[in-house]
Amino acid sequence: MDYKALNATDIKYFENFLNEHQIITDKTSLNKYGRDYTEDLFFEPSAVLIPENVNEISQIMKYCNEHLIPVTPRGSGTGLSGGCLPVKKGIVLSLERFNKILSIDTENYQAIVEPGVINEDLQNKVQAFKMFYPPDPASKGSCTLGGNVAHSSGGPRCVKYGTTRDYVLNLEVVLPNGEIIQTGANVLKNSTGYNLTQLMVGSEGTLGIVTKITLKLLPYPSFNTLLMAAFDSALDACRCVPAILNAGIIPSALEFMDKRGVELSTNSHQIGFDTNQGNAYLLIEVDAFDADYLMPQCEKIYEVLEQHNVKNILIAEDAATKEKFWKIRRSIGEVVKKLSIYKEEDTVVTRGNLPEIYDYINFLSKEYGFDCICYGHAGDGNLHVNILKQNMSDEKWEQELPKAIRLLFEKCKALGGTISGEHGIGLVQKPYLDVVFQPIHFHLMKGIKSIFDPNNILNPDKIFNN
Ligand code: 2HG
Ligand code: ZN
Repeated sequence: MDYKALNATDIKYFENFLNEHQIITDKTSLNKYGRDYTEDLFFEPSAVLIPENVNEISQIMKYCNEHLIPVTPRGSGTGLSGGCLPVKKGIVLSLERFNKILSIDTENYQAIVEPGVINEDLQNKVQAFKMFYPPDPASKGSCTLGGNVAHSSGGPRCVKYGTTRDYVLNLEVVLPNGEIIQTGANVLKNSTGYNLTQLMVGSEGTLGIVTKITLKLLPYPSFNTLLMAAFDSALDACRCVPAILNAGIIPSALEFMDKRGVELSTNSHQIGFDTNQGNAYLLIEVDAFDADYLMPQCEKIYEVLEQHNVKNILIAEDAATKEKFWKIRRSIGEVVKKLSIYKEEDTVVTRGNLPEIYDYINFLSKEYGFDCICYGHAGDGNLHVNILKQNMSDEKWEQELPKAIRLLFEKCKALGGTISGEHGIGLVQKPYLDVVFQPIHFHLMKGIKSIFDPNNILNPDKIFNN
């Protein structure tokens, strides 16, 4: 595709309906819009446009579609697969001013929000009405709901409550040609034609720009207890995961952390926690609407932990200890990334295969001589593997390591899994998509892309090369 480079005439056109604060072209300001949380990647856009309403987005898309100018939508840039990087230059269309919670419906348990609303802001707002929006990415304090929809983002509470996808009822979307559509209806059940709402969820900003999101809410489970279980063997910790579910307990969180991750996180934030309790940890939360239902769940979990050689179990019942344990888990990603250039793999297998994938990660680490830190949503079988470059040679980092990553993904597939549980494919996982998809899959997905975006101007070359 021969895209047109942005020029002064284009900027003049946008100045007809956008004010000076909504058009960014100076290099210093452009810088942040060329990065996200993926490795050390940078792609400078030609300009950033910051629309304030859906009609402005529609006008931008109509013009860019006619003039073959690539447009990359962006929430808050916390993505981990390069999904919002303007790899074909052009325009970054920032949704930062679409930051309003438009309605909270306490009768129908729904919220209508704009895509730039921060995940945790919605969680806190609805909790005041004793309602619950469960999907809680580690970056919930900074990621936007639009970005969560783009990736069907997950987080610790998905093991019990499901991912973003399970809460999206309807979307307002601007298509690449500028048309504005509603994809569904604000109802809990919908079997009316192909599910365009669910097709948009996880499409990583390649099919349309989401401008309104209708979300399902739940009643808020007011009581919870948090356990931190320490193990000598990481495999014992992994083996506990299916056993807890088989004991009839669905924890509201079931997270795995290896020792290095816990050490890094506690040291970096000076958190008082004895990291010599074990080589691996499970962070397990149980919740309930009635406090009396917490201890029976914990007792069953203790039994399972003891059957799997747990070394120590810490119980957090007070808010401060809960906050401390969650800070240890939720900070690992950001702390690890400060340590070294890294590649983050978002492996996902059936949870019974966690021991095997964990074992294989360690085999590859020794075979290819790389250092990695593992943590993640064990309850979902979703293990994040942060591979650290440290003093690895560029040649090895660029030539050898991809071979190890491909083997890791082939193992995931062999274990009934796939190559991304929640971070998406974006730019950096594209080279590995053929591990899990055959030509027919690419044919179908590219067919869908060509229907929505025949000129291929919206977030081009993400997920697969167009
Ligand atoms: C998490 O579960 C996030 O911690 C990953 O999905 C965050 O690795 C990160 O930066
Ligand atoms: Zn995660």
